[in-house]
Amino acid sequence: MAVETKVESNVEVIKRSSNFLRGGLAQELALDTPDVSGESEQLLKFHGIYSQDNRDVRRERAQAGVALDYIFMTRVVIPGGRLSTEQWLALDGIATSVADGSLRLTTRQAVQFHGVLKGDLRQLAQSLDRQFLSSFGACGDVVRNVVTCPNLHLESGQGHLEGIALQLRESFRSTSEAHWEIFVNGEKAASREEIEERPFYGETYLPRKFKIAVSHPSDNCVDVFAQDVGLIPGDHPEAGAGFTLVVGGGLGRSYANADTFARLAEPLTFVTNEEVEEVIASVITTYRDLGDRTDRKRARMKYVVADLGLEAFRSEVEGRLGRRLRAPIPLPSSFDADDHLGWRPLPDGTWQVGIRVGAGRVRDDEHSTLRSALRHIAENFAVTFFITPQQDLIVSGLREDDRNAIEALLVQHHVRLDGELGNVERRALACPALPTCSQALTESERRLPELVSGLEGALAARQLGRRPLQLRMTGCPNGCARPAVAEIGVVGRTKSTYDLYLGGGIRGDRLASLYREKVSLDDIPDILGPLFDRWGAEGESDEAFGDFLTRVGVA
Ligand code: SRM
Ligand code: SF4
Repeated sequence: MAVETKVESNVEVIKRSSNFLRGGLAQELALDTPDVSGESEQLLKFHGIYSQDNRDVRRERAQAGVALDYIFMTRVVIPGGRLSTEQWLALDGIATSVADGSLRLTTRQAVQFHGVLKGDLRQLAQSLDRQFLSSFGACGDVVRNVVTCPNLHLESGQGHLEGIALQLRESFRSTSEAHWEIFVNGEKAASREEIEERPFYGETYLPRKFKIAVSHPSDNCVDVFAQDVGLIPGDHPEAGAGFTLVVGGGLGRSYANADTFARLAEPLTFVTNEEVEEVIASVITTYRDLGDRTDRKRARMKYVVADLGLEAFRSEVEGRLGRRLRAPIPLPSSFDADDHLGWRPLPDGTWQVGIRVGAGRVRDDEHSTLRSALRHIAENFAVTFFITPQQDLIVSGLREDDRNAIEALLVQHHVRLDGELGNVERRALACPALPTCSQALTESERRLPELVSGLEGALAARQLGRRPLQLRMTGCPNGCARPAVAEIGVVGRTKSTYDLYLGGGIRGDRLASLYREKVSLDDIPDILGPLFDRWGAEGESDEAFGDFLTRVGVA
């Protein structure tokens, strides 16, 4: 019988021959062309940059025989989503100077700039560098932006957790000088001492992206079970304060590969604060060595955990660590997910206000001048901004005396306050999809408002308008807005249809299941109508939709 030999993927070859992520990037950026080669496209991802084209004009340009409208997306790493007002103002400036006039807050607390021209990529990187920000490592086969619940700094006795995202980002970032040389300041780099790349990356880095999130002890707004590694703060009866470490989550799937699936992370161990970095490093090297480098669709760590089984995976990690892992403690029973919206008092006597940002898009348009309002706040108040994993924004550190002024400012800019939001709208997420995402099969962000109002209308017609409902929508099954764990997940299937998933929940600890395939967006409120009727008639008064559907066996 012939033995199948697996060949490493092309991206592995590109990484290995790139001299630690340099390749021909510097030379190609200097060329007066609007796009880059396929090889540079792969390397650019490690620098936080995606080569895209404006898909709204793709067809007409092809028909006219002209080149695609090449644009780039730059994603900025923002550990824990925390930004100073100076940083916010710099990002706001970039949106005007080299991007499409918007800042796009992501589901991992980062900021994306869309519509950047190749010739402006360096200027953008330099503007970030001046604010101690960077896009390096926001994408690519490395540890990505570390996500934390923006509530962590509120927890008394857990104050040190606020820095965890920064600490992990620092420990697991690539130390290649490539980004600095190519995008920020080549001359200075030439005179700097060459720093060696991290041994756990080596010259081929990880098989694929690697995601870490830190939840609040009782708030899973980060979707900790959707991560390669999730940390849930807790107290071990003997070891003391630390984290339950969960491994092997991930939500992306591919229609073309039946062997791909969404998976929730499972508890592996309990680590103390002192052990957390060392254990994650062993998980990362396990993944580095055992992850699939032949098929990028199956290269995520969740497949290593699923294929080996948790116990064998644990043994692999222990082998690298040189000691046994402690057993995990039970997960918190009160796990919920805060939307972080509205006014909240802080322990130091100041206030924070969480502002809803529809699909994370901060801009000025006919509905509101949100971007101007935030610029005004950053210019005039001594505050800190936190991007939430729900694509929203918290303005934190406001004095009691400032509250009226802030409210008036938001009203003046037509930014709707917490109490004015619809109950579907306030938790709804959507990925960017068209026109920028190369993987999009359908619209998402641009059609979210109509789906939200359709669902809110269907609920209101049944006197269920006050019941919260969690909707998440994506333009393809990669699952960037995490629909696989939502109460209602709407996932692009063909050019004009979506698959409908039901039964996830606010706690993020349950996968939704497929309810209907290939439905049109317009039909979704009617398809869900009978289920809303049952929820109203048979559900407990405080029973969430996803919990109800699971209890009665619909999902
Ligand atoms: Fe994502 C690829 C946008 C969070 C799973 N994601 C993409 C790309 C870069 C498309 C591409 O490869 O060409 C999208 C950019 C489109 C654009 O025009 O902006 C994109 N992903 C996003 C963001 C901006 C969605 C959002 O609405 O905020 C999020 C950016 C996060 C960040 O700041 O780092 C984003 N992506 C996620 C999440 C959610 C999360 O991490 O909590 C997931 C599911 C969790 C997971 O990783 O399993 C996710 N994105 C993917 C995948 C599927 C990976 C897989 O395992 O197969 C892809 C495709 C890929 O990597 O090839 C992808
Ligand atoms: Fe693009 Fe798909 Fe992610 Fe949406 S879910 S941003 S369509 S890759």
